[in-house]
Amino acid sequence: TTISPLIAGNWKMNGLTHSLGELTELARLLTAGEAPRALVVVCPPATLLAAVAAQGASSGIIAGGQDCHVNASGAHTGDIAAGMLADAGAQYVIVGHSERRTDHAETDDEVRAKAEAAIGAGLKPIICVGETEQQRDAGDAEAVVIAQIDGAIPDAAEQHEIIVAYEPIWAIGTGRTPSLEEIAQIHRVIRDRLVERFGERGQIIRILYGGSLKPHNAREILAVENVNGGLVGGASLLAKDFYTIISAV
Ligand code: G2H
Repeated sequence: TTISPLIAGNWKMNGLTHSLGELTELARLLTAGEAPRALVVVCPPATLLAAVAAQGASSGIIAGGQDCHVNASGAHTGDIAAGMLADAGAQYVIVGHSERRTDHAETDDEVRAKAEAAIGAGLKPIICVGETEQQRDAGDAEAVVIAQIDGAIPDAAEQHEIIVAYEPIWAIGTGRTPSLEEIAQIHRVIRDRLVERFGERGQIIRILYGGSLKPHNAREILAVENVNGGLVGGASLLAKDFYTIISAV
């Protein structure tokens, strides 16, 4: 089975209106040459979502959110519902990023509820999993990731599109990455689990790699079996770098 690759940029808590200049430049790069093989998603802070959706429309850039609440509306000051992200033009939303799990003590149960809320609002959730350095050193990486996969992916994935992002926490923003063999191994384990649970459908769920994915390592990482694209943080902030990564698939 071939899965079309997807490259998503996660701007995290970076970006003011002037950052949209980078988006304009990315749009220019994407439309200047050959059409990219990958679907291109940009997940800006919610304040820029509508602008990204509007600017991206003519260049094929798809907007995504970085988080959503489990509820559709209500008394939750400061939170954003999946339906609101969709209303602002998002088609995807990241859920369960390790920074959310750490900063906001999100559990797999909550991440699963967020993924369900996203699906309910017509969004495609990008569900993040990944082990800490301590867990990897203890030889527990696979068990930890499998437990997260089991806990954070809703049954609704049987009928609705979801994306999995494997992001080893020790590789996030550190410039360090697992070896290609380690990436291949854990992506294989994730694939097997998805197939075990979802049958044929598990074969076509995209599994993205995230964590210090950069212009210099993108080509080899994105070529690894069962790596169906990437979730890019720091390197998605500069159009030139992000475009290099997009062009590497
Ligand atoms: C992992 C990744 C994007 P970075 O968090 O989600 O960030 O590429 O900066 O390591």
